Amino acid sequence: NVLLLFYIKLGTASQSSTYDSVTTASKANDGRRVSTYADCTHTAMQTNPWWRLLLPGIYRITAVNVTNRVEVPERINNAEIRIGNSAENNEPSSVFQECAVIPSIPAGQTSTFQCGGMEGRFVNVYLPAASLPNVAPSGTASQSTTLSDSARAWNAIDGKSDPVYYHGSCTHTAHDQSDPWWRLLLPGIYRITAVSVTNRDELAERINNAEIRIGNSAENNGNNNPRCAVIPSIPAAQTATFQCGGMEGRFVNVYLPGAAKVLTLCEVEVYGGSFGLTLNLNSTWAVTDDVSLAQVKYRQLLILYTLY
Ligand SMILES: [Ca+2]
Repeated sequence: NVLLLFYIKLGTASQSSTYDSVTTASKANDGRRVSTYADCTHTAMQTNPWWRLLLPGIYRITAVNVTNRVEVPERINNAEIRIGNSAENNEPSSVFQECAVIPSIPAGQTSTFQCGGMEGRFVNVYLPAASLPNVAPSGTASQSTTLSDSARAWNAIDGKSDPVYYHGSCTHTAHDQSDPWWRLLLPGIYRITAVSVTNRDELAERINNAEIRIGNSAENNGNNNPRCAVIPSIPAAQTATFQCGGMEGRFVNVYLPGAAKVLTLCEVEVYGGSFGLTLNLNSTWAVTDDVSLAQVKYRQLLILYTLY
């Protein structure tokens, strides 16, 4: 995940990492509201990126307005606004109070998140890896062979993890095939953080030693792409998740090398995001100075870019 953020005037910004020499955190202090790349901050590709605003004192924060980008608006989904007084608070177990988890914001629209006067010096926008969406349903599934009409490749991305093969939501290659495979073709190049596989309730050992491969090459039906994981085993009817660390690719394969094999998958979920994710964060802060109790209102525009 990558977070980029541009803001005006209030506080001091930092971020979990910086993508390049242009997109330093200080770019967020330059007073420009331009939302193009060079005027924004930008983290490196990493897990759990965050951007943090250090306020000049402890404030009570009533609300945060977030304006979403027009393109790919779904990528804002599940970003978290966290408020607190400790800098050691970027992880989910932190002492941060959670003002909001952003469920979604329509393209180009602004949503207000009420923080109820939460107090803090730090305001974080945190994008946990787990928030990356399952992109598998947006892809096209195929497989080396298909046993029957009720065993088609799409069954692994139909949104149902029903492990009972006879319910018709699992894939199944033809019996006793050499090196069977299942392949997901995504609509673009994605960075993939994790892949979950749901195993069948019977004959669970068939999945053993299957390989998850991710990349952009169609060579050997995509089975020659770099390997995310070898599945040692998955208990019957269970789902196992394999971390892929942001591997890039259009193809996600489950490849089962060997003679006389059957590949059955009841669901495959692929967590990741495509390149070019952009998010505008337009924030209005109405705060009360804790010391003077004088009502001090600040208004600032935040333009946040995120890039998976
Ligand atoms: Ca399914």
